[in-house]
Amino acid sequence: MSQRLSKNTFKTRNPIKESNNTCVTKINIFLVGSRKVGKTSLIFRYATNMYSETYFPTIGVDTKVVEVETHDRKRVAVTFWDTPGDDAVRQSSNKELYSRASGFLVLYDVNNVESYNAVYDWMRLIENNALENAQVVVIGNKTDLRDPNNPVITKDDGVHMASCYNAKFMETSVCTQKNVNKTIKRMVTNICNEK
Ligand SMILES: Nc1nc2c(ncn2[C@@H]2O[C@H](COP(=O)(O)OP(=O)(O)OP(=O)(O)O)[C@@H](O)[C@H]2O)c(=O)[nH]1
Ligand SMILES: [Mg+2]
Repeated sequence: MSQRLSKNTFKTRNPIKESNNTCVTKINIFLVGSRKVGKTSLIFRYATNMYSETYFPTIGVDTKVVEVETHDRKRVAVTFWDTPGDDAVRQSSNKELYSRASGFLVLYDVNNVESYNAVYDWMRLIENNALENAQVVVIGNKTDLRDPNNPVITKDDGVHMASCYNAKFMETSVCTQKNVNKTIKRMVTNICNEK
């Protein structure tokens, strides 16, 4: 569904209120990756099941709290930390902030080589600043735009990239919703099983 909504002000399908104590577990997941790879859209899609073609660059770190149900039906309050994908953020290291994360979603655009190469920088930042047991999922997004006859970044490229860092890998299309729910549910389930 394509809707013209501001992703920066969206209301979630299942927002968590401060006073809601029904979620036993609370975790933080950071979204990182170059500009325009689809970080904000991914959370918007997951939380509201909607998609907007309009681009609103994220300015500063934006947090959204969303309830996720794990495979074993545990309800988890996940704070998604949606970061801006500019170079200044990539080059800065923030141990205090990164050490709060139970997991990282590292996105690139499968049609954009720069965003794929930038994943190496994000991974270095995570290695240097995050907790050792933080779960990392590398995501190749925008597969709906990939030309099957002349792909810019193939699935194998993504698998290779992720395996270099012992990270998990998924390809998604936020536009068609391919693998969006699956990726988040699986990641949250894995994090909770390790706790
Ligand atoms: N075709 C297609 N477009 C997408 C997809 N995901 C996101 N987009 C579009 O890509 C643009 C950028 O998406 P955002 O979610 O704002 O990207 P971002 O990574 O949050 O960007 P910054 O906040 O600047 O770091 C928007 O116009 C989205 O509609 C996808 O899977 N397919
Ligand atoms: Mg954004």
